[in-house]
Amino acid sequence: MLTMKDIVREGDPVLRNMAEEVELPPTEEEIATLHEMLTFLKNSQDEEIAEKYELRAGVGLAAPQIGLPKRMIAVHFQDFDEKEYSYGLFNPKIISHSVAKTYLTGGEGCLSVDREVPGYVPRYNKITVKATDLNKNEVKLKLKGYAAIVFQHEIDHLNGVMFYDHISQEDPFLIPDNTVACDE
Ligand code: SB7
Ligand code: NI
Repeated sequence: MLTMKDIVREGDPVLRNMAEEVELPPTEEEIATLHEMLTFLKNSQDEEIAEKYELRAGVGLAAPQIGLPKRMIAVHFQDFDEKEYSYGLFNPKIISHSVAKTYLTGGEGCLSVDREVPGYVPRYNKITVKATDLNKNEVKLKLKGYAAIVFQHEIDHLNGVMFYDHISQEDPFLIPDNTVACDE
């Protein structure tokens, strides 16, 4: 099972490189790895398991974060209206996005970053993502607000981008034009 010792931390070049497309259909090994990533997230949100294995709670995980330079992400969370998002995805791609932006009022964190980085992370408020799921089916997801934020954080990891790259140097709490707050 995956634990915190499998999570690559800041400073490792794998987090700054472009991850490779997964050749479709994915191999059984790639599917098994993605299942493990999703299980890690579920475990991290289970109070007893998280305490026992000292897991930090996470709503998403990208393959480069376990040292694997492949375009694979897992997400597991509920948004406001209790809609559940639980997916393992291969080659996720943002095929369209809104002009309007959003940001988490509490800022973002990352399992690969062992420090707090203050500031707002502007993200598109709405995105449409195309990907291949764990059942090898092509899926198209329309996401907004918190869900859109989480998917953008994970897809950024596939492109070597960290959340704090988006924080304004001059004013970390600057809110760009055309931006709505997201309270999660
Ligand atoms: C806040 C946290 C996350 C995404 C968006 C806002 C996920 C944190 C866990 N990860 O480091 C996943 O890459
Ligand atoms: Ni992260």
